[in-house]
Amino acid sequence: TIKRPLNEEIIATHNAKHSAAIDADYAALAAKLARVGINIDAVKAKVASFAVAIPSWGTATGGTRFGRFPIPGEPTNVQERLTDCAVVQQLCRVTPGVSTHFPWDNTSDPAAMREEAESLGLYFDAVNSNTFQDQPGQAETYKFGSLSAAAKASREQAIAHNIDCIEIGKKLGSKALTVWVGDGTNFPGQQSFRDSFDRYLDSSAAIYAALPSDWLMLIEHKFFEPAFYSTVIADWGVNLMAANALGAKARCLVDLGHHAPNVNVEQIVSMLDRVGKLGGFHFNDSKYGDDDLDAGAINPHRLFLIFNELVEAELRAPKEFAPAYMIDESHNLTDPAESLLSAAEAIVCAYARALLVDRVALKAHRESNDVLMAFKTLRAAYNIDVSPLVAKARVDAGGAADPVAALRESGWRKAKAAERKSEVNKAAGII
Ligand code: AOS
Ligand code: ZN
Ligand code: ZN
Repeated sequence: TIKRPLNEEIIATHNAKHSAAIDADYAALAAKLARVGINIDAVKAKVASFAVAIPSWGTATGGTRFGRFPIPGEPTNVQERLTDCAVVQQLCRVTPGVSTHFPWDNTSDPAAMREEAESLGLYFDAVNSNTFQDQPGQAETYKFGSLSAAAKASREQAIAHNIDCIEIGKKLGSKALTVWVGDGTNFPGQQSFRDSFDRYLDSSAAIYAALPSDWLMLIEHKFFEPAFYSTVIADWGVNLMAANALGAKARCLVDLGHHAPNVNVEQIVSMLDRVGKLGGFHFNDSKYGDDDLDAGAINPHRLFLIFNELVEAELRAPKEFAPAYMIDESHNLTDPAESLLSAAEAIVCAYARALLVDRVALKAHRESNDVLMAFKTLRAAYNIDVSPLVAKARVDAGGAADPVAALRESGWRKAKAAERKSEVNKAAGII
């Protein structure tokens, strides 16, 4: 049996309060969808099989380069982060995977960590390496780059770290390594674009060679930050060049915040899928840049359009379709568990809406160049309030009718505030 951190009775009581409303809203939506020939139970079954991974580090407050505002009761080590992942999963049931980050999740015993996760009903998704900051005591600096650095010793250290991540990941049961590097320049002339990319490719080939046969290497591009004049893996074009050069196990990862403003991300998704290189996503939202705001908070329509491409891609090749989904947010103002619940809901709702698109009609409108009706076909699905469907799927799977409300009713964070050695408690002299 799975160890669930929250008292199941609190969730049952919460659900009992909401069940009549959920059932009535679900029946009304079922009738509405039936009129256009959609069987709601079939859509619910698809929604029930959806999963998006939580980044272990996303369970604690993030911050910006200007500061961080820790909250009482937030997790302070990898065990506590796993427990909070289990809390989120217990309530929403679409986040059974945990994505780790090394050395942030450092553990002397990955096998025990895997057992712990499994006992909580969780598994480990992609492993993220970190060569964008120097760790205390490390021999070489990444100040001037890691996998692409001019200094061979820095490159070798970065390669070794990524291979370490693969070794830990094998023990955790992961099947992918996500590589994002901060490598780039702040000044014109600082480095040769071409030589830096060549060095990146050489280093990445050494990592690629260490990948187990059933693993993927997910390459994450980003056009700025921390480097502000150029980055080595700046956009999906360079990303695709790298993935093609490395081989079949290398794929491109799309972080929604890593593109220039107004770039058509859904088109990038479609093109990467076209060439079999769509590796996965880091979901978040943004207004200006890599803002790492909660998924769907700013532009839920863009999220829907991305899922529209994903649903089409899956229909076209159901067997090969398996992009890795992860939430990548920085929670500066909210309780991270609440934000993760709210983001997971936005993501699964975008998916559910995309499932409702009338694809036969859309195809016909495209073929006859009926522009407005093609647009209205998409918009009709976007306009449907799928929350009763998503809530029903969640409650059927054992989750909460209203996850954020149930979390608050459980008093989880308050209870943890008394137990965990948070920075807030340390500052207040309580521990
Ligand atoms: C950085 O901008 C990227 O989004 C990476 O995915 C990064 O490793 C992650 O956000 C953790 O800092
Ligand atoms: Zn990311
Ligand atoms: Zn980012």
